[in-house]
Amino acid sequence: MKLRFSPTSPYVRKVTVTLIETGLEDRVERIPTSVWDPETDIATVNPLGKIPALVTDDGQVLFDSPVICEYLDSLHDGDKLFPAPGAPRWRALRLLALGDGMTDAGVLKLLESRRPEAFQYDKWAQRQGTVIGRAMDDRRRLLHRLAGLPLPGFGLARRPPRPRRVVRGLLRASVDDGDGAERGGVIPRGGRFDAPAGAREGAADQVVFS
Ligand SMILES: N[C@@H](CCC(=O)N[C@@H](CS)C(=O)NCC(=O)O)C(=O)O
Repeated sequence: MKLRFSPTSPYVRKVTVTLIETGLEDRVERIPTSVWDPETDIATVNPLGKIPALVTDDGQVLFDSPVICEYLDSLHDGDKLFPAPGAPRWRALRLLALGDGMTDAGVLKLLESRRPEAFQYDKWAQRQGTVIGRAMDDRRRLLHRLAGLPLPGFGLARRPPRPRRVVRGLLRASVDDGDGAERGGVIPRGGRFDAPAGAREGAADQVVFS
């Protein structure tokens, strides 16, 4: 398989995480592609002119990133990132759409800032920022619900982003117990995480399509 990619694309990074999680990294040849270069040939591969685009071993070209990720998920025998139809699937797809929507908003905001100043529209950039904020809150609420953490007192305080860990099918959560020390654990699907007494903020790293 050949992946048209750029290391700066968040959509490509999502595909890269999927490759790692599915153990398929070695099966893909990465072809650096600069979509903003006027000379780029990407439109000969993907008519939308976007990356990521995956050329499969049988010559099919797949795009957008959710399609590529689901295709990759079909190629391995391990735990599936995309559950079969049913409640877990709709929950997973909703999370996927939330992440994609946040990414879209982030990219729109970035592109707006790259226009010549006279063409920039602040309200549009602010709108995207608001979308990202709302989506972050939604994600945070969802993670707390999955972790069984009580909402009041949790997730209200903002803290700087911390390094994220992706754990397939699992939710990793941690709490600051008030004196800077952190306690946490990996929660199996449907499991609970009991916050230590005195904990003042909950934070969860990432749920991957589980
Ligand atoms: N919905 C698409 C978005 C892909 C996308 O917008 N990629 C950007 C790079 S981060 C791109 O190729 N942009 C080129 C363009 O919009 O012309 C996906 O999930 O793959």
